[in-house]
Amino acid sequence: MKTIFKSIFLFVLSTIFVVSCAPSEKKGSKSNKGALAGNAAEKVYVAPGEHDSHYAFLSGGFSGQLAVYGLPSGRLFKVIPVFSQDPEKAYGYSEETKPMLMTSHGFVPWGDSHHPDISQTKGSVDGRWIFINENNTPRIARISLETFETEEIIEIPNSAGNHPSSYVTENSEYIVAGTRFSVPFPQRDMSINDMKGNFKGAMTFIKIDPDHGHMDIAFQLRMPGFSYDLSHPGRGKSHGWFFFTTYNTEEANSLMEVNASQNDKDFIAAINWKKIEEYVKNGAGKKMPAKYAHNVWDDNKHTATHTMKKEVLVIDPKDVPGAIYFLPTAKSPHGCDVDPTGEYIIGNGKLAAQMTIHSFTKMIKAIEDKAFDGDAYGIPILKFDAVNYGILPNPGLGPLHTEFDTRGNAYTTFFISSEVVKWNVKDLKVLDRHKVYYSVGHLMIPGGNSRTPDDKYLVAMNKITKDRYLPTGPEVCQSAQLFDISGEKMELLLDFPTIGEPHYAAGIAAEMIKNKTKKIYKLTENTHPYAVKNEAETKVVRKGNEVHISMSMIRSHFSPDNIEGVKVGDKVFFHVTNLEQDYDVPHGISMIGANTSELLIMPGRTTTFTWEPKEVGVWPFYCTDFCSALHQEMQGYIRVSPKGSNVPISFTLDGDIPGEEEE
Ligand code: K7E
Ligand code: CUA
Repeated sequence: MKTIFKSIFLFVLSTIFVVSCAPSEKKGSKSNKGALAGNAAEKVYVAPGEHDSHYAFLSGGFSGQLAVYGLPSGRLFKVIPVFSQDPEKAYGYSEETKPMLMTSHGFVPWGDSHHPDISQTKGSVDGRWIFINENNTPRIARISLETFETEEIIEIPNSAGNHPSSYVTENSEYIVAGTRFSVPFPQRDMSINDMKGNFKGAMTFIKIDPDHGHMDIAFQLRMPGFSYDLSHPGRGKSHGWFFFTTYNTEEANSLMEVNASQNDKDFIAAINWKKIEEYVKNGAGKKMPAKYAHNVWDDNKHTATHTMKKEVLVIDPKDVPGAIYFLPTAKSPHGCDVDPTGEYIIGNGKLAAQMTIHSFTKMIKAIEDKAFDGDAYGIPILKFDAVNYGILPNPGLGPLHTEFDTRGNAYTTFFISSEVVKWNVKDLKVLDRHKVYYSVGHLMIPGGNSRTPDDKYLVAMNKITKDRYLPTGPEVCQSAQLFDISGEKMELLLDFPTIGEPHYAAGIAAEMIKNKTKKIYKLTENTHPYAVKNEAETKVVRKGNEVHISMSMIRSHFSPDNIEGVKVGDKVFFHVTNLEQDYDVPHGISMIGANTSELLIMPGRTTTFTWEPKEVGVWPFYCTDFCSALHQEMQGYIRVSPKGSNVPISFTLDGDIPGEEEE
């Protein structure tokens, strides 16, 4: 009886839905909000236990991190620490991860991350690695999509404000970095007023090792002292080229909001990196001294190493004739985007309120015809009409970034008019527009920076949130909005909060990643110098005033769990191995008085923290992750005696010394 009633009720409900929805949809009026909201809810609903269809990696911006979400649910799965210390993961706190945050300026505890980009094979995202740039202390990081951990960070010398970064070419040959602030190159003491003509803009091409993903600076172009804002690789027919927007071609050094907006046109710099590669093979460029960090994580040693590199290959544009051109583009463009065919290069003219669309085919012809309009510091400026495919006039206010679908459409964000505009690239016709809440920056279509966008969803990342969520004091979360773009009209499905400020994101189908993610670290492959493979190997060794504890953890105890002989003034190293070999069984460890309050250790991994006891007494440590029914029993004690005491080192588990035969 109950079920019959229920199904009648549902039937009535769905009838109301159809009736109320149909007429208003035709009119496109606002009154159908409730009905549409119901429809949208269905489209983003991922039932308990079900998986999302896509991963989305959203930049953390000023948090220096990278956040992993599911689409279409908008659920947050993980925050991957990259350029910032993260207490949740102990990243930048454990002894093993501290080297990851070393730079030429010393240890930098947090950064400003901007543009994630997934590695590609044959023009499609391949789900091997994701890269992200740091803006403030110029760096690029590579994150493994097996472990979802940062594996490598390379610093970019001679650069300042690493913004047009970290975009990947279509076979992950290179990843680029550019300088947003031109600076003396190399750095030196000089008057700021002498900037013009004397500052330079470093544009850096970093080679990616195809097997391991390791990054190494191949060459650095010493470009004129403009500001380089954003970039994208050519693809398909324009593979081999890279495009960068520039602003401040005025080379102003003060009150930039006025002085860097004088020229009617700035440029897109087109760089033929394949040609430069050839020049380099033939000996072009000159090795210059430089100081930059290269930090690499070793998954078997469970440890990062930090090295300082000492030189970089620098190329002056005059050394590579025919490889670099400037394309005049409407005033102070921000985004620089290339469509999936590689034919259209789009400058998003944030001040001009227009989109400049250049044609790659025309550009090549213009180069052949030498259709130049003078030069800038020796770099030929191509004639605007000779390269321009067209202008999309006044599609909105403040165009910032563009992504693409596979059907010839572009989607551009408009910061000032707070909307996403869909337009056909070939026809230069606006097809649809949708309000966003509010002031959108980047947008992301999974695979949107590739030849093969996966064009069901679009995520708009908004800068201003105001009233969209429950207020949380003066600082509110920033907001992303999910659209369904599979139909003619964009449909807003979902708002979800983000961490930090999501400058750009990268997305990929879940199947590309989910079946190959790592579940555990194999104990047999653990080569950490203080790893223990079983409890019998656990021990405590004194070396002068250093005490090294090789400790193990397994459900539900530490070995050893009673330690004596530690003295005030000692430096105690806890090298802790999680002996578990099951998925999702981490243990944590926390020691009262330690500056590193807590470590979470994955199965098979060894991690280290230090403790300098200041007071005599008997001090407990405990497991911080609720690992079993006896989690609360997972604890131990350390006796701390006064400086100069002669209590010998001893360590036991249930009264026995680990590894010694019981009598
Ligand atoms: Cu437009 Cu850093 Cu890509 Cu932010 S940047 S929006
Ligand atoms: Cu181990 Cu809780």
